[in-house]
Amino acid sequence: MSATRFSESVSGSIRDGVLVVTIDNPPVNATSAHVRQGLVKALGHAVAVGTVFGIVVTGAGRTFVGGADIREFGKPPVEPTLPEVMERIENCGKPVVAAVNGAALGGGCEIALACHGRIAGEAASFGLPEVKLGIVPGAGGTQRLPRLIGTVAAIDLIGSGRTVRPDEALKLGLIDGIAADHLSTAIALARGMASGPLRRTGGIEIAPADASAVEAAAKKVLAKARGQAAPAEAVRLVRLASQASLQQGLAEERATFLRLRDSSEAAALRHVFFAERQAGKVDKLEGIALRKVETTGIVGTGLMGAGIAVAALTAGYRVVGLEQTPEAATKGRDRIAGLLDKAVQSGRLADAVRNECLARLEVAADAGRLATANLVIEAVFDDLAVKTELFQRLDGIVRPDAILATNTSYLNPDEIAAATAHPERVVGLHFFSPANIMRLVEVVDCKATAPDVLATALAFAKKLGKLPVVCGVTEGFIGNRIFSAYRREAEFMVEDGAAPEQIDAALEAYGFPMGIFSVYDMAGLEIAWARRKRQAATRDPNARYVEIADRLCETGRFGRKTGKGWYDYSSGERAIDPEVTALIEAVRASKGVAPRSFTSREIMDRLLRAMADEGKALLEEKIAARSSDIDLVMINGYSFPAHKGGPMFASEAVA
Ligand code: 3H9
Repeated sequence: MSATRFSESVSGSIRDGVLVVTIDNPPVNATSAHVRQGLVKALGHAVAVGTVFGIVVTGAGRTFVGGADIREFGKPPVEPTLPEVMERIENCGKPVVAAVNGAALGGGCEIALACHGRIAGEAASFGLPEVKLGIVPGAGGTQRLPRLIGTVAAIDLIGSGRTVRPDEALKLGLIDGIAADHLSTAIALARGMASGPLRRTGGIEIAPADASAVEAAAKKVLAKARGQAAPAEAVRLVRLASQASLQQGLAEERATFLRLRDSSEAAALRHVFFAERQAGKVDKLEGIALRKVETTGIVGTGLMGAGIAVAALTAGYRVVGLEQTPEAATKGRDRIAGLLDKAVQSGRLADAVRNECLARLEVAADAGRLATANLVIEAVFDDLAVKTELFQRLDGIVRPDAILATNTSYLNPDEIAAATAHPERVVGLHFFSPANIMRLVEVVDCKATAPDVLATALAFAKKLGKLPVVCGVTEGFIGNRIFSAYRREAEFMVEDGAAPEQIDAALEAYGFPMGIFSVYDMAGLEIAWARRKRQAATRDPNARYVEIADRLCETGRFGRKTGKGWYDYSSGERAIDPEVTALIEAVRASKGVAPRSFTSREIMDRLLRAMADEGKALLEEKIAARSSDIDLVMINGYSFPAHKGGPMFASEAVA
């Protein structure tokens, strides 16, 4: 069976009278120009050769087709365009079947939709994640998907950008079958179709949908859009599919795609996409051998420790939790089991997997149980004496090659490491709460951390499905240092005349889910107050200091939990409190500040500048390796809107 080459990335061979066309364009078989050209040639060849009954399209390697080549966006278009390829597939005189071996995303999913049949392998997945890149599908996805699965399901899939596994795809009607040998099944399907009329997706009449269900699906998408244009456009286009002809729908989709592709929102989200793929890459670690991690020890099974335990269990690790007493160990185990139950209830975890996780979990009050652990993460009270004493004790218990990780937020991990016999095996793993949900982990490269320890910690975080960002030692690491600068600037503006609610409104209009003062109230004001009191003696007396938060705490206003903080919550809703306004005015008066007015624009400019300046300092101090890492920390740990690209990207875009 000899292969015919249609382009540098597309080849074909005949099996059972069917031309099997393979796209081989590593790393993800994106639809680069030579893929599009190769596909068109392959179709032409199959039509021209009389002995060919049909065509099967598949991908080489782990991916079917990962979508359009994002790196081509912004470059001059090269013929044929992807919509033209889809048109050729759909209108081909011979049956075309997709044998979906792996991820079929974006343009890849659109190829499958344009085919006359779709067979998924067990590793396949389907999705139109374009809204996550600030765009809409641009090769027929918004018009063909509703024809196959209906308007409501299409709004959900395209509006959220989520990916579905083969079983859900089959239930939805997106595919025709699932098969372990997807290629042979697809070939058989193509042969079977050769004698009958072809089912062209574009020709299918969209099933009438219940208007209230359409409305509800659209509302759900828009509620999460927070100022982004793409989700609303995606919903509009899916709705249009049942109101206009295929040609009109495709033309409108294409125009919208091109307009959004050139928007600042799409540029920001592309920056985030590539930043995520860069994060955690460290030149000096290239090719280094990793330490083996099978068993993870977790000291402290409170909220943070339990969250980390769930992340490690669901990633397949054996977990040994350590508590101080047998009663606390039982409680810790219950807490972890409770989080696993919640994951099952919300559909994030299969019931059987929860049981497997529990079988790999042990929570004990005997530190000796950590002897088998390859990596021990401490998640105990953030106190230097407590942590150094613990690490010294662990030194005498764990294996000689075990890694010790601290989850401290504010302490200096170099000091914790220095207290141990082997500081080279100490690393920071700063998780964010709730640790089983939040993606960000700051991996702290301490003064003495050995390269293979850092590399193993990074690989461990990735295995947990986290987004690891490497960071040097500094108070608060990347995130909390920038957050402090941002908080300081917000408080300066309040003292100078802005109202807290005005600052929150500016942040929320920008895309933050909640303004900074509302976040304070949610988290509670007392922990930061205690820290400020501890630091009072060493604070630079010449540095500007705003006491408003201290005054609030002195009157027992600790945020939502006490019903009052920067706002009043006694009605159940966040409300402006005249008492707070009076307190702010009194502080201003005591300092002789004549309040001035601020525009939302000025507020955002100042907050962004404060974050970006602190970010620049972190880069100069070599605490952060790249400015895109800082953007990821703020997006994934502090709710900075991804569609603005992060504070470093946003401030460069403004400059
Ligand atoms: C689209 O399709 C628009 C159409 O509707 C209309 C067009 C007209 N392009 O993630 P990984 C690179 S929009 C270029 O670590 P994995 C990535 O940067 C697109 N490059 O692999 C990395 O490079 P490096 C809609 C891409 O195995 C390398 O591939 N599609 C693209 O963990 C490996 O990536 C999407 O949004 C791309 N499309 O996951 C899907 N994708 O090695 C985006 C990846 O230099 N992609 N790269 O750092 C993904 O979700 C994942 O990459 C995938 C593989 C699941 C495919």
